[in-house]
Amino acid sequence: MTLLKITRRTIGLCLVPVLLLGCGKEEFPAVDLFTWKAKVDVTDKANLSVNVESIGGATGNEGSKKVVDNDFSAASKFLINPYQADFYMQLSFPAPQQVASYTLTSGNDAPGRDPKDWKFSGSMDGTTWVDLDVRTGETFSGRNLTRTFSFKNIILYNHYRISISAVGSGTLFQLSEWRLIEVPVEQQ
Ligand SMILES: [Ca+2]
Repeated sequence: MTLLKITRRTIGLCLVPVLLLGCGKEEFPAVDLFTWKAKVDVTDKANLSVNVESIGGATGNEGSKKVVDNDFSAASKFLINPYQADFYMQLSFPAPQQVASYTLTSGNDAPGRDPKDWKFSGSMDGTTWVDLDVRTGETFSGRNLTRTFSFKNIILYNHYRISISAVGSGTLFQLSEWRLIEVPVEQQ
């Protein structure tokens, strides 16, 4: 009986301010749980192409396939020698994707080989490109370190490209992993 009284009283005390003031201010936009979509790593749906390949070829020990194999370890990196300032990597999808985030994972050694300046672009046809994210003077504070870069993008593109116009120093480029993330509008 005592417990029942306490419960009733507690409920009553809680209801009074709610009835007088409403349910309180809503600090976050309402989320429709039936339409809410999670961020999704879509990299595996795409085909990778690069304009500069590793000396050993795409499937070689340090070939381009290593940059999208979902292996972030020291044993799996893409390396080109020499690096070229017009170097790019491209992921092309069979169906358009709303990418609004990507990750870059540094290689296992030599920070000078890390990407420093780049632009991330989207394209419908692989010919005309729209810059979605431009970075300059970036650094990676550790080896095999994953950094995430996000931006707003409401367009679904068939192709995404990262054009790396400068590395930290020296004449080589390396990267352990590059992943693309589909981000619904309500999460951007
Ligand atoms: Ca890898």
